[in-house]
Parts: sequence; structure tokens; C-alpha cells
Amino acid sequence: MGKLRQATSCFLIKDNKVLLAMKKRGFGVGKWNGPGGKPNSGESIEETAVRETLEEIGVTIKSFDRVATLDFFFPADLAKKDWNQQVCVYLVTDWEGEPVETEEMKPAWFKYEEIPYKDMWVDDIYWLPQVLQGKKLKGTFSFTPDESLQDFEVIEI
Ligand code: 8OG
Repeated sequence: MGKLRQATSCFLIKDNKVLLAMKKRGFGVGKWNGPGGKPNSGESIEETAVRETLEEIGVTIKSFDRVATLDFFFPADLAKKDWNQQVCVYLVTDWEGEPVETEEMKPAWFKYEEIPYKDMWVDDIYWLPQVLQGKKLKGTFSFTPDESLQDFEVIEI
């Protein structure tokens, strides 16, 4: 198997709250998530994280910490093949600008105990709480054809 295509997801943190943004179009539409996406050609994964966060919620990241590397695998039929990817997750504690709604996403702050996991990717509940507790993780998730979780492993690194 070749190297997984990479993508990013950034979570802004302030006063024990996390910024989630409702995805308004594309992959993951209708779910709360951190801003993120895929690299343009020649772009590093860190550059991607910064650009996508600016494009999607209007905020310029000043510093961030890579907190999780998550590999996602879907059933190998043609329709889903393209979905396999590695998502690099960052916590962001320093940025410039106020989060704003864009064509792509609508941001909102959530207390940790009020994170709407039922309106997020099904796997998020297995890693986001630990990441918010300060843990660094590596995870592998596989999905069934109807996009529920088939199997997963999350380890602290
Ligand atoms: O560029 P595009 O909008 O297609 O990128 C998809 C975004 O969704 C990208 O930020 C990575 C992120 N993402 C997945 N799968 C999962 C997942 O299972 N959980 C979370 N929280 N984000 C995911 O592609």
C-alpha cells in the first residue's frame, strides 16, 4: 500500500473551550469539525494547516502543536477508495483575528463537556477528548460501507 494522502484538522483552544466549525459543503458536510483540508502541490502539511484555517475561519495561526496522526481506511470499492487518508490534528493556542463564518464553515465555541459528538465524525469521540486532555495520539480507524466504524486502535505516543 502506498503512502496515505494527508489532510489537516486544527482545533483552536481558549478558556477550556474548543472552536468547532460546521462544514457547509464538500466532504463531511453537516458535521462539526476543526478547519482543515488537503495540501496544494508543493505545500508542507504545516503550511496546509495554516492556509486552510485562514481560508475557512479567517484566523491566522501563530503557534500550534501536532497532537494526533489518524489513519482512516474505507472499504476498497471504487467509490470510497479516494477517502483513505491520514489526518494530522493540531491544537492551536495562539492566533491572530477573530473566527468568522465563511462559505466553507460556520464556527462556534464549545465547552469541552458540550462538544456535539453526535454531529461529528463517528470516530472523533475516541480521540478528541484525549487530545483535549493533553495527550498525543496515533490512531487507525476502518469504516464499513455505510460509514460506521468497523475497527479502531488509538495509542498514546
Ligand atoms: O478538503 P476536505 O474538505 O475534503 O477535507 C476533509 C476534512 O475532514 C479535513 O479537514 C480532514 C477532515 N477529516 C476527515 N476524516 C475525519 C474524521 O474522521 N474526523 C475528523 N474530525 N476530521 C476528519 O477527512
